[in-house]
Amino acid sequence: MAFSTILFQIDRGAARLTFNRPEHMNAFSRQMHEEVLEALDSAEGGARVLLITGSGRAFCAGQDLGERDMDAAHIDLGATVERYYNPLVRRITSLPIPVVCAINGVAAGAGVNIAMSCDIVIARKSARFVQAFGAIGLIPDAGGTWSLPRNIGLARALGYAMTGEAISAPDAAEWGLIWKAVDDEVFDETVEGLVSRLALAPTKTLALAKAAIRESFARSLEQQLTVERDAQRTCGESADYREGVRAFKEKRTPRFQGR
Ligand code: LHQ
Repeated sequence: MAFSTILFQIDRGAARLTFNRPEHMNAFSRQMHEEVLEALDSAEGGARVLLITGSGRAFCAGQDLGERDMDAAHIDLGATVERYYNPLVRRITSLPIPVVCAINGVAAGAGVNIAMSCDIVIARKSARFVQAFGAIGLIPDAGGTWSLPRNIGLARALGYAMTGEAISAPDAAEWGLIWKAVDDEVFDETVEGLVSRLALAPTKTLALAKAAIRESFARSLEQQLTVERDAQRTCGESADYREGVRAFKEKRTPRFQGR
């Protein structure tokens, strides 16, 4: 498919997906949903890291509010959530490669919560995050009611979701909503450095770590220790483990193959 709402390319192991509807603050239209899901399929097959970012002054303003007919006799938002947002969140959180989210500008509504479904979220210090749902009579979706209390705690999750107050990127980092906020001037190079590093990382190991950490919420410590044992056994059988230890002993940079 030729994409019209996103930019997508894979280069040297790194897939880069850019929401590209800047005149609509990169809000999700149906077309953009379809294109993003297709790009994620390509990334899984052909890349060792995925970067998601936005073009222009927004990262993503959530659902495109211009697309829906407010005079329609029946509006089924559950169908939209089921058809698009839920599969997107499931897909990102289960992708067996690291997903880096670079927040280049304002994120609102599902834009915030989709970012939270990514593995490493890094933002320009000038960016801001808005749980815009309440202002239009909705609840946080795209996994927000699940990830918010886990990332920032109950008190902040409730206050943030119910007031709809914007939070700055530095506050988002301090709260644990995102991993890091960096100065605008070094944002692009910081993101590029991170993505390039991850494209050369032991990918299979990162996928096991991602799954183990993400799925830990549903397990007891005892169950999790068993998961770690089994995953570590798999790591120990990998080519990258041998390469990592050999490189350490030989005092050189490892050349990981991602397997
Ligand atoms: C937009 C949007 C937008 C279209 C700005 N759509 N054009 C899931 C399931 C099913 C259905 C419902 O939703 C969901 C999930 C959701 O995401 S619901 C939440 C939807 N998102 C919002 O409510 C956010 C609405 N936008 C805003 O609050 C502000 O625009 C933000 C905070 C993003 C940016 O504020 P400003 O920097 O002051 O920019 P602005 O408001 O002037 O917007 C710039 C333009 O972008 C403007 O168009 P215009 O032609 O006047 O320049 C906006 O209309 C357009 N835009 N968000 N979601």
